[in-house]
Amino acid sequence: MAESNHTSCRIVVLISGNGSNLQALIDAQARGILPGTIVSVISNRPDVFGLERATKASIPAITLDHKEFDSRETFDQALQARIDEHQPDLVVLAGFMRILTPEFVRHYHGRMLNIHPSLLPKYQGLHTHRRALEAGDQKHGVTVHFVTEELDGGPNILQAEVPILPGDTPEVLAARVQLQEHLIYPEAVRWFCEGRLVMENNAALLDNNVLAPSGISFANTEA
Ligand code: NHR
Ligand code: GAR
Repeated sequence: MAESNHTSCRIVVLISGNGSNLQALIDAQARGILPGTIVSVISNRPDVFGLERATKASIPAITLDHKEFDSRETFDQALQARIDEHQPDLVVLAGFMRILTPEFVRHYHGRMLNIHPSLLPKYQGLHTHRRALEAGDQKHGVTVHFVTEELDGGPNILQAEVPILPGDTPEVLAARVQLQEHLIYPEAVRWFCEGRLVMENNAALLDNNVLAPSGISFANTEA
């Protein structure tokens, strides 16, 4: 995103479900704190609530059902075509649940973000809340990172920690984490749209400073 061209940052959001992170971005845009426009929402699952959220905000939204494709490659090729119709500056994975092929990831090199519900590099992949509880961890959290070919392995941008409390279930813990997701994701997207956040040599840079491996990290010691 060119620094001189803030307001034209075009964002495509990929979802698979509820879309609460999409909602946080929609709300940030509505409040005028996102110097960009969500130009399209694409879900790989039909009839999810996130699609309704998009429609309610007058954002064009479609389903591209991965089950209608015979391979990951053909699905990703179709997905890329639908995304590129909108000429996005940024692709945002917001609870998107399909692993993406290397070709797809390379095409959006340096312009695709993901939010992952763990303190990466801990707990890449699925069922992160359950795994953190089973490991007896005392803290957990969420990470925004650039997407690279390595699943949940791209450079971290922002991380928010939450405590794990006695009696937590995966559901209770997920809700505590999601509260933080909705704070940090719009912030990272804002930085990107302002031209302040870039990926270079597999590192995240903010205002030309290489970020620490954890990314910028917030501790939340209160529940
Ligand atoms: N693709 C690449 N190449 N790199 C990343 O970092 C990616 C990615 C695709 C998605 C999100 C990620 C997460 O935040 C993400 C990051 C889905 C799975 C998964 O196993 C894993 C990680 C993530 C998303 N998906 C199953 C699959 O076979 C399907 C699971 C389902 O449909 O419920 O694709 O955690
Ligand atoms: C979020 O908690 C996100 O971190 C997680 O799914 C949820 C989606 O919620 N993402 C993953 O687990 C990716 N594998 P939302 O649809 O309400 O934004």
